[in-house]
Order: sequence, then C-alpha cells, then structure tokens
Amino acid sequence: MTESSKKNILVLNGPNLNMLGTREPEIYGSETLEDIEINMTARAEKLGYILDFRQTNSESELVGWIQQARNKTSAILLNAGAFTHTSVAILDALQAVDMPVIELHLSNIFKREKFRHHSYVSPAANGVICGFGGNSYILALEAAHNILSND
Ligand code: CA2
Repeated sequence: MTESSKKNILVLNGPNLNMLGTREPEIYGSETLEDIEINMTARAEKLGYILDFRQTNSESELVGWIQQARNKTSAILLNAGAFTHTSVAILDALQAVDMPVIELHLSNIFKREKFRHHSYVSPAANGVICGFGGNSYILALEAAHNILSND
C-alpha cells in the first residue's frame, strides 16, 4: 500500500493521560502513553492506516481537534479521560463530525466510582471499549477498521 492510499485515524487523549506509567499501575497498567502509541502505530501500519496520536490537558484543544478532523480523517478514537464524565462540549463537537467514533478507556469505568459510570461522550460513539489497559487502544483501532472495511 502506498503512503497516499492510506487512511488517517485520529487518536485523542485527554487530561492526565500523559502521566500514564508513573502512578496507579493497578488501575491503568504500567505502559506509558508513548508505549501505547508505539504498539498502536505498528498495528495501524499492518492494517493500512496512518495514526495521528495526540494528548492534551485542555478541553478546548480537544474540541478544536475534533472540529478540524472533518474531511481529514476517517475515524476518531477517543479517550477523553475525566472529560468523559463532564463535557457536553466534547459531545457536541463529536455529534458534528460524520465519521466513526470509538470511545475507549484503559480502566473498566463501570467497576469504579459511580461518577465514572456516566459518559457524556457515549451518545456520539459507535461503541465503547474499556477495561483492557493499553490493549483497549488496539481493540478500538480494530473496531474502527471493522467499521471502515464494511463501509
Ligand atoms: O480509564 C481511562 O482510560 C480513563 O479515561 C482515565 C481517566 C479517568 O478520569 C477516567 O475516568 C477513565 C484518568 C486518566 C489519568 O491517568 C493517570 C494515570 C497515571 C497517573 C495519573 C493519571
């Protein structure tokens, strides 16, 4: 496959995910976000995608990136971190883009505190993957590939 025929997939990471691997390995695993990016990029390459992998602590930046994804990317994989449980702005931005959206989490948010059980992002997502640590990212990529292959 030539570089120009590959599709882009945008992977967005929200607040504090840059701290992965430094604390709470029992909840989030011991991989760093960079480890996850490296593993995911290798899998994406095999499936024929170019990954655009980003992290920000800013809600406004996440909204901006989602808006800019229109016509530039074929799917969005999103771990919105704590904004998952608070952000109507991210929900609104996702609802304005016409492409597959996979919500993902490292931890099983339903096994944790009650406030993590509700996601503002889920109504805009094709599906949600959570609880598999760094592998949640690979599973989300495979889910997006499945949707895009059947389009
Ligand atoms: O399980 C997930 O992926 C979460 O999206 C992670 C968020 C949390 O607020 C969500 O409820 C579930 C938190 C990410 C912060 O991760 C850290 C990891 C190590 C050290 C500090 C923060």
